[in-house]
Amino acid sequence: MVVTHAPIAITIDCAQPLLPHLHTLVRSMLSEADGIEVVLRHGEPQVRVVNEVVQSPEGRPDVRQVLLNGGARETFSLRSGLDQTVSIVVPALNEAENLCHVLPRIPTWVHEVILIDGRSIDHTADVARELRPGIRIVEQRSRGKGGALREGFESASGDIIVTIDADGSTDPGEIPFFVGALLAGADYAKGTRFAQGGGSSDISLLRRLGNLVLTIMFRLLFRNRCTDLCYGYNAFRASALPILRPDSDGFEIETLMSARAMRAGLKVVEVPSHEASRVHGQSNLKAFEDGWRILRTLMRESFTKQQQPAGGEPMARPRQLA
Ligand SMILES: Nc1nc2c(ncn2[C@@H]2O[C@H](COP(=O)(O)OP(=O)(O)O)[C@@H](O)[C@H]2O)c(=O)[nH]1
Ligand SMILES: [Mg+2]
Repeated sequence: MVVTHAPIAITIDCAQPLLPHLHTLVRSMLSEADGIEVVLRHGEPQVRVVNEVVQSPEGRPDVRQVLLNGGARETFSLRSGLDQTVSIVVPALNEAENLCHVLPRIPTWVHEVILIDGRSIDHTADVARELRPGIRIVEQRSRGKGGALREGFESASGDIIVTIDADGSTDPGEIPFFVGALLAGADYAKGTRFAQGGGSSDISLLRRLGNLVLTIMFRLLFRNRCTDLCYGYNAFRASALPILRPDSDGFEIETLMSARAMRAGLKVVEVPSHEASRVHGQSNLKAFEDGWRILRTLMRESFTKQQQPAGGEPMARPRQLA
């Protein structure tokens, strides 16, 4: 087994229902007594999961975890050979100049990278193929960022889907944080720029205020304590797609998916993330127009009854981690 990354840390909100799952996980790992080291230490103020991402012999991601829980510190190794595959979905509209800051930095252990080209006029697709041979390019048929993501999700074959931007603002080096949260038992890992460990050098004051208001509404309407509604860096289990039903076209897509995840009671955790400035070009988001679409989506989702996933099938629960 080869360690491909320095140890990294993520913080998981201890009030989320993820906690019981982690207890179960730790117990099941301990009962297997397979390469387990247990260290107890007191005085830790909150629950944290520290993940070390390693590469299994099959080239797939595997994690080693330290659970800091209620003053106790428990260290355990997950056995290698997790068969979770990871798809990275990248919507791109005229991002040829920015792709060199994104594609080469995506970890080599991901199963596939899918770029959805929104009929760019700047050779985005050619540059992507050059930078990342083997990348899958989907020529977008639908409209908007939402349409692009939807088409990306339809093409993705991984167990875990991570969405990142093509403009250099989302850091591919954070992908293990998101994957780690899902491997630890979450269904939906929501990036946040506004919790400890996150930040943004890209967001304008107007957008920051708009996002704050919309996030407060999201918290009230969907009863949660999320800190950042409108951020494009997220990850989720592909098995959750029938619940998330990402069927909108514009920048409201993340709001739609978050609302449906919350309403369905999926295990949603936040992952602190730092958003850098877009490297070249300008944002495609129109603050008022898209803010209005997000507001409408929030209202509509809060008044709509939860729909059964297509086919009436309940969501496949995450596979056990061992
Ligand atoms: N394929 C596709 N990608 C889009 C479209 N609109 C935006 N994107 C991509 O979505 C990501 C985020 O868009 P951006 O304009 O940076 O918005 P911001 O980050 O909210 O300011 C970038 O990678 C864009 O290239 C679209 O209509 N089609
Ligand atoms: Mg951007």
